[in-house]
Amino acid sequence: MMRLTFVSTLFASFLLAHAVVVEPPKSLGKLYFGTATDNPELTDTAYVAILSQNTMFGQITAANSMKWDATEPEQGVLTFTQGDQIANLAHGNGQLLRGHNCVWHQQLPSWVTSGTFTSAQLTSILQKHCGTLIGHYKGQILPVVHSVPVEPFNDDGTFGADVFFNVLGQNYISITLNAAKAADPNTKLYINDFNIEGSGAKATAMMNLVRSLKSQGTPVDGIGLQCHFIVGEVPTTLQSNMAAFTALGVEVAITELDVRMTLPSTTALLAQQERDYQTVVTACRNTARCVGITLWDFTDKFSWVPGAFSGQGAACPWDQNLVTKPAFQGIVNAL
Ligand code: 9MR
Repeated sequence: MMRLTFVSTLFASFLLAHAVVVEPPKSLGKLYFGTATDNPELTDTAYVAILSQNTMFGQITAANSMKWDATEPEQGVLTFTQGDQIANLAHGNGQLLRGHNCVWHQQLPSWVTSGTFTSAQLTSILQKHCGTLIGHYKGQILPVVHSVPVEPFNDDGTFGADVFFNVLGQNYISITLNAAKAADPNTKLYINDFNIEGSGAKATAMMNLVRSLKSQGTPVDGIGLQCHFIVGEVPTTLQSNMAAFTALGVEVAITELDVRMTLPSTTALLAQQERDYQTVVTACRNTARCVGITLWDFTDKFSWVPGAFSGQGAACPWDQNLVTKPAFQGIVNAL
């Protein structure tokens, strides 16, 4: 069961973040509670001090530096310097590493998006990219888990028309998964998307895809639920939907959790956000094959939200000054 070690102190909010052990219950099959991070953030020593506590974060994910534009900016020239910085940090801290990602329609180099390829050429490009990436991180001391591919669907459950789908149809998914498995038979392969957290057309499409992949013998180990939520709008079907996913014979993970609000934040919004974080973490806790939870960075200082949604933010459990918010307590309550 989870350990909670409280240190009595006058500096409660500061030390709360440093004294509480956020360790999900291993007896319930939980492997980690973790966070995304990004290379430019690693010069912030106060941030890195929190990030590196493996009693707080048992896992980290590179938010950007293992993506295609970072790892193969020029065709055939694979570079892992930035990704390795995150991997080495995880290993040094004794944290699990979750890979992110092999194939996504965003953050692609222009040679991919503007190239004209035959099916055979694009198949070979995908195999080389994912095979080399996953092969590079194979057999390290701690397990590596990869999200392959990310966001294959539109919100209505149809496949997104990106360069891969346009040339290869949905076969690009099995091509990628097979290449990933060949490169590292022991890594866990996930398909990762947003707006599949509650039941609906997109969640159904994900289930149909996983069913069809499994029936063809294509390796797929898990479904990643991103969980980029809005305060007060966590889907009521989250837990039952996770159960429906795991009933297909795969595990699930919460891969990119944050809960944004329209700024400025208020006491009421922060209280609702605490309940929302607690609801999400509880859903994973209660789902037998939900193996872990990853925050999409832990602090508002480095959240992607304000840059993507004008007027919104305050989505993380730690504030701009690296102090925990009520949302952090929601996580602790749930675990
Ligand atoms: O956090 C990432 C941010 O720094 C990038 O600018 C952005 C580019 O789209 O990608 C963010 O991460 C995304 C993740 O890779 C996939 N799911 C959605 C995340 C938020 O956009």
